[in-house]
Amino acid sequence: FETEVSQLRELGIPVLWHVNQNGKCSNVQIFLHVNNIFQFCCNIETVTSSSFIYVNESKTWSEAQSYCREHYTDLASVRNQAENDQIENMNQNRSVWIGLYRDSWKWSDGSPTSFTYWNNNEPNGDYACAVIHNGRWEDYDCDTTLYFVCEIGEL
Ligand SMILES: [Ca+2]
Repeated sequence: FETEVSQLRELGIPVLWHVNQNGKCSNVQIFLHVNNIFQFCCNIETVTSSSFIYVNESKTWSEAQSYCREHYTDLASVRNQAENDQIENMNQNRSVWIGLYRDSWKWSDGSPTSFTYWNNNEPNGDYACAVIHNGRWEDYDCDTTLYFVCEIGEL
């Protein structure tokens, strides 16, 4: 499998490597070809079993991070399309904070950033925090108060 990935990369084909919550990819279970990007998922049960909680209280990104760390695990990390869809289905077309911040862009809980889902022309500001809006990511002023999504359970 690693050979296939390196062959694709040598051909200049972008490859997203979805890893499980431990940052390890042991057995490949799904192969997708979406938007001309080859996407590999592994340990899919682990990936999709991570759960999120939607918090409908307006807070700045830092306040939201503190809240999530105090009550749950951390602000949400989005590791793959399934998790992105899960959050999008919760947030009713609002912009909501996720755990992504820079510099450079990284997850609040230290997860790898192999999966990204920026909206067209984003990130486009000097902003250091990220929201999900209509299923896509956008950079956003960290001091804005927004609803947010926390991650539940172990990292
Ligand atoms: Ca932006």
